[in-house]
Amino acid sequence: MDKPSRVITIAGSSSGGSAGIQADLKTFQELDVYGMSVVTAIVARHPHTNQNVHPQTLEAIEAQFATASRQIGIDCIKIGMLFSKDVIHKVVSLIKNTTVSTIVVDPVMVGKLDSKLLEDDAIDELKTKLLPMSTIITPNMPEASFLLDGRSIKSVDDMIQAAIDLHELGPSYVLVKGGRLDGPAIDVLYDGENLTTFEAPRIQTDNTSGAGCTYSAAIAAEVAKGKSIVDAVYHAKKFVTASIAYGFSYTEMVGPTYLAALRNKKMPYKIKINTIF
Ligand code: PXL
Repeated sequence: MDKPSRVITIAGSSSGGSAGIQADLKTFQELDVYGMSVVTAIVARHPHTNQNVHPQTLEAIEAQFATASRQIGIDCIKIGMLFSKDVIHKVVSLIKNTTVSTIVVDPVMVGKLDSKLLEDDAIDELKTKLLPMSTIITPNMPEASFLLDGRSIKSVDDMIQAAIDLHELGPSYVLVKGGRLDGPAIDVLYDGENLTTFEAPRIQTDNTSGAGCTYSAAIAAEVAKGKSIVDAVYHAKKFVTASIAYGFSYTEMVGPTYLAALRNKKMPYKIKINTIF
């Protein structure tokens, strides 16, 4: 049997199952890669507060990574919620000591319910230490704005300029996601030379919890399977769009995306790719 590629997520646990480690591992399984995890914090989702964030110790983070790295091996790393400056510092040193070259970073800052997933004094460490060693970073519009000192990002043109400026921080690729645009969901990918957009129709739904985690996890899975970054983003966008289209909720709270949509051949939309330059 061909053995599946190995992907590890370094992220927070989201007890409701829709985001964080849980979304990542489910996405890995859907996309046929072997999933592993380092839990950086345990989040019991609670609106408008970080009182239910339980950070894990640096020792626990290091031990989880060492186990996966030594006993299984790693082809690709996905990074989500890191929460503090100290955790970022630890994760950067762990990555520096591996030979893994593909690092997908979702610069998670704020959860769907406004829960704080990154401390204010950690942004600088993220920008100066982690982003420069990333293969691809996947900020949404508010995260791109935070990383660019609060600059307003409202349009596709703003996103293009943001991608160009974020590339200066050192990642090989920047994907700015337009989930909050009015109109189609257009994401902008820049590699220092070429700028490509990926467009999906706007889907009217509140049930998008975990969509960002799922998107970056899907990019990591596709890259681990050997796709180029452009192909990986295209397939991941298809995966997350289908998942959003069939999102659902069990309660009056915002619900999860439906990760099994593509497997069940539910994908009513085409993703359009355009080369801008
Ligand atoms: O969707 C962002 C996110 C990422 N990681 C964890 C989360 C959330 C949102 O709630 O809980 C652990």
